[in-house]
Amino acid sequence: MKNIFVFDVDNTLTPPRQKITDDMKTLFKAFIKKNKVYLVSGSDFEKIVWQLGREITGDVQGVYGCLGNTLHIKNKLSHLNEFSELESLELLNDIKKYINESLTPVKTGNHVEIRIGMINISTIGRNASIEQRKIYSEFDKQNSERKIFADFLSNKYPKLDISIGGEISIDISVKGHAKEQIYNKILRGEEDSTIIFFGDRCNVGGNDHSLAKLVKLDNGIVFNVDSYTDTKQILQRIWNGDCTI
Ligand code: M1P
Repeated sequence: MKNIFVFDVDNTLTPPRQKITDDMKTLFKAFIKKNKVYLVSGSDFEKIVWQLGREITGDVQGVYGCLGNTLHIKNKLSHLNEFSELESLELLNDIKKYINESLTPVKTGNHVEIRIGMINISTIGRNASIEQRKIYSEFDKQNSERKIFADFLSNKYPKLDISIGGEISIDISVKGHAKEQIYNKILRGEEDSTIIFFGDRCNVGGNDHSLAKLVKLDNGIVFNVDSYTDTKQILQRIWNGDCTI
């Protein structure tokens, strides 16, 4: 059995919204030279490159961005998906209302990001600083703002997949076209391989959940990490041979 490693990026390989740390970069660069590795993120390719650097994004087997709706191989776009369902006026009006009526402590602008095959929305806005993100995260924990709106959208739009990806936002994609879509693509021609997936949002409602579920169903291995430091420790153990997979 061969292993194929798949990693979420934000908070799994890097601190949230930040660049990979030097020690993690050294370890990960060595790891991808010896192992088959794919990356998958809700973010777009440009942000993934900003976080990890072009050496890593070019050396892995493939980088799935926008929840798997884009694929870059050796830093070149190889595939993309687009969906008209995400252009619904009713959906955009619901999103606008959610943002206007939100009681978030601060609004920083850039609240709706239309990406390839998905939309990312945030009441505090994507211009939030690291400090403002923490404030929103606390507000969201106490008020479940994102969960309440995600549940509302899931009930109203059953053809859409709504998930809570990072610290401040919600990801919206078409059902079947979130992270789980990469599973069969990665295994094509390698059906005898085992997938080992690292993500920080593998629980129900998180944007790693759909992929984690498929991996577990197929006897793969899922590491639901709390932060990139967890990932680092596990990789170090695999690297040192202290942990066999
Ligand atoms: O990769 C995880 C998430 O990262 C960002 O989330 P947030 O800004 O809420 O921390 C977004 O790019 C989101 O789409 C993505 O899923």
